[in-house]
Amino acid sequence: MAAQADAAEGSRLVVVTNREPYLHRATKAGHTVLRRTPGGVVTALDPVLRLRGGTWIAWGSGERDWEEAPSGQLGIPPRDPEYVLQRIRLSPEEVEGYYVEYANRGLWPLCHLAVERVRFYRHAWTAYRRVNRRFVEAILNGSRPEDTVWSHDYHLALVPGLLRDRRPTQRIAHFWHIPWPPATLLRLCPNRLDILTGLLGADVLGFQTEDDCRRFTDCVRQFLDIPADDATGIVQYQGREVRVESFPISIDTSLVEAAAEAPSAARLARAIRRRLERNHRILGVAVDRLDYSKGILPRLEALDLFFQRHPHRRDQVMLLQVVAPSRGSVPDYARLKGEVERAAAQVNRRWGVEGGWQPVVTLLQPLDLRRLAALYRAADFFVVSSLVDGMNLVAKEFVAAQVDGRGVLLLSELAGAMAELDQAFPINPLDPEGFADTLEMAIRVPPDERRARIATMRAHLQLHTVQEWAENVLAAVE
Ligand code: GDG
Repeated sequence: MAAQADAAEGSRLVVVTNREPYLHRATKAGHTVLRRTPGGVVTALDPVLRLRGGTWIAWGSGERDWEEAPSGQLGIPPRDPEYVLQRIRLSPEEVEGYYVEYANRGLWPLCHLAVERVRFYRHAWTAYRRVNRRFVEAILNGSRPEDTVWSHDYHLALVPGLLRDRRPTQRIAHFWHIPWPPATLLRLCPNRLDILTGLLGADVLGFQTEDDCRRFTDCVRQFLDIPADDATGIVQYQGREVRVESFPISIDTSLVEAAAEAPSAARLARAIRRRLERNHRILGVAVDRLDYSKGILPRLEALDLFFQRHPHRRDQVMLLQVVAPSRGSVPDYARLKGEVERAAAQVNRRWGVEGGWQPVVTLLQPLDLRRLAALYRAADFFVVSSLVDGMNLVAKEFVAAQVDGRGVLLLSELAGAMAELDQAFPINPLDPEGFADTLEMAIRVPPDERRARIATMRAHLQLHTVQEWAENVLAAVE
């Protein structure tokens, strides 16, 4: 409570996201539990708000949320609250239009260059605008003009502008977690002017990489015809200066290191290694949300080609892929599950032994950090094959968990993390032959070089943590 008491004196922090950090749901036995939600944003911001205190405003999407806290308000953690969670209740129609249709069938595929998946429906835009307005009402009710408001991502692009209209002096930061698209693609969005001006309501507009910043300022010049200076990142808009800047998000490095070093993770990693070493096998690991942007199918295609090109690896290399189900209400995502299962089964039919050795094992379930850390630690190689990715925190977690310095990282050139993890082996997920050959090369890297590469990247992550990321954004806006 100390953080909250301190914060009550001056300016408080108000974090605004679509996904709530904690939801109430029912267990199989029918009990209600409060669960932390997986995903990059929560992993990053929960520790920040716990440290500083304040309020987190988000859509209350848990099946038991409204039974457990009918007012929508909840202390986190409930027994000894460090911050307040203010949930917003959305109707099924609002969820469908704002979340499923506009955010996840419109903006997400647009920003991830998946043009043919993009659809912008008029009714979805109406719902998106209404829900963004409802978030702003919640901010106005739950904060004061002197507080700092930090809104997030593509679900809430209109929040900074709508809030600026009501509170001209409020300090507002907005962070865009996913890639910003090139102007040729943004042109496909019928609401691009509202999206751009909505974001320009912020004082600080953060992106993952310099490239994202430049693509954004380019769109501002092209579509709004207003000055935007690439060298300083300053956009002049309605008599204010908006600062467009890259703040590469990171992880809670010491938390991941501690998880990998914990006795239970060490035991699990050792048990996995013993079984592998007995059979002279090489373990590859991949961890993704079930999302087409993560390149799960292209990865399986590359693995198939790898076995064709390097047949002696047939009984040696296995890939354990953890795929956490996600956005099941969006049709493209619901289909993907079956596609991944079929593609994995095909690789196993071709390169495995019926009833015996299977080169691909797919775990279609989320894993907690303890188990993830054990897998990261046990891996000989780790693959991130995103077609395009804002940052990719999983790649950073893998590196931080390499307490034995054993693993090599194969990282998509199209993931934001590539700008920092320069000792990874770059792959192009759409060049299966190149991908397969890089895998063979990475497997052959001798232990000394593996340790050296990991040490360089771990040192970077020990310096650049999620705490530092949040401090940088807040220092820029406050
Ligand atoms: C978006 C952008 C950007 C926990 N269990 C599982 C699991 N987790 C945690 C991971 C990691 C997080 O979820 C996933 O973060 P990513 O960055 O990899 O991916 P997105 O969810 O797509 O996040 C991304 C991020 O926002 C932050 O700005 O980096 O580019 O797309 O912390 O530990 N993850 C998976 N399976 C689990 O079982 N995949």
